[in-house]
Amino acid sequence: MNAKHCILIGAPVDSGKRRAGCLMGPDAYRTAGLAEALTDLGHTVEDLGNLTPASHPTEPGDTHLHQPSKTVGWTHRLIRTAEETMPRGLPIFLGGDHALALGSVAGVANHAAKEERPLFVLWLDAHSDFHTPDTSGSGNLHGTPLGYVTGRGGFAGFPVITNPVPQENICIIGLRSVDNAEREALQSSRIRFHDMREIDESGIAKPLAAFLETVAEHNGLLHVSLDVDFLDPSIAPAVGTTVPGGATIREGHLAMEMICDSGLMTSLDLVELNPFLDERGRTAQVMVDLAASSLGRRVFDRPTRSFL
Ligand code: 5AB
Ligand code: MN
Ligand code: MN
Ligand code: MN
Repeated sequence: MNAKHCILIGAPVDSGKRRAGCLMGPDAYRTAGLAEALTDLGHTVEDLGNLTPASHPTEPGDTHLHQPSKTVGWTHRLIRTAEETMPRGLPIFLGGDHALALGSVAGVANHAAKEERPLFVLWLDAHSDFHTPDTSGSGNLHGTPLGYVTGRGGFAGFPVITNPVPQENICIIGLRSVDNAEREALQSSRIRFHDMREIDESGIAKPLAAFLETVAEHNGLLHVSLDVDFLDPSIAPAVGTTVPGGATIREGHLAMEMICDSGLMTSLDLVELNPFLDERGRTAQVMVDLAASSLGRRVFDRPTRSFL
């Protein structure tokens, strides 16, 4: 594939849910050798280090939401960072929990609008993350990014969405835990979604190929948001929201290899890694390997590096 300029953006967002630990994600990806893996594939890599949220008021006491103010601060910071990095490379947002995608996707959407190209979003996740603050039972904002970027209401205090992502430009793959309110909203939306039963029955290649074809037909930009819990917890245990029955290692790599072959990906989130829950770094390593697959690594040319 063509060499890219990969811009690593540490986004240690930990405000999107109650269980702490995702703040260690960016450094776990660095420790697992993300930059080296991308450099070995011929890409150039720039690491912006770890961001901090924009200044924000103290948390309100009168809401069911967990840390909405801090999440607003992160959203401002990440929108700005996405807008700044998109014109000069391929931003890779190193989470951090999935609340980071409120900002990464909204910022990428602003860039796409500027370029007058449509934005498409591939959401690899056990969950649909289509809540609004009003429908969220948990009050955890990592369950709301697709609601936010499609322009659903109820996000008081958050930056106004100027370029909503059209529902028909979104494809979710991996679903196996969807709340009732989300299910109803999803089923009456134009979002494409494929649950694990469908993947079991017909494989992951078919729906993904169809989506990538649509992106290509429309000369779209493609943002990929990879939630650790897309994968089965037996291969990716370091996540707070484990749901059995997820994608296998091969399904994950096949998806990433197809994304690579399409040449369409213009930005990437790696989210929800909680290194506090990992086993000897293996989930961080799986995520780094998947990112490398999306950017050109193949089994037959996997670098045989020695750390001895
Ligand atoms: B993740 C749940 N739907 O709203 C909620 O990990 C889980 O970013 C959300 O996909 C999971 O709290 C958010 C029950
Ligand atoms: Mn998610
Ligand atoms: Mn999830
Ligand atoms: Mn999660």
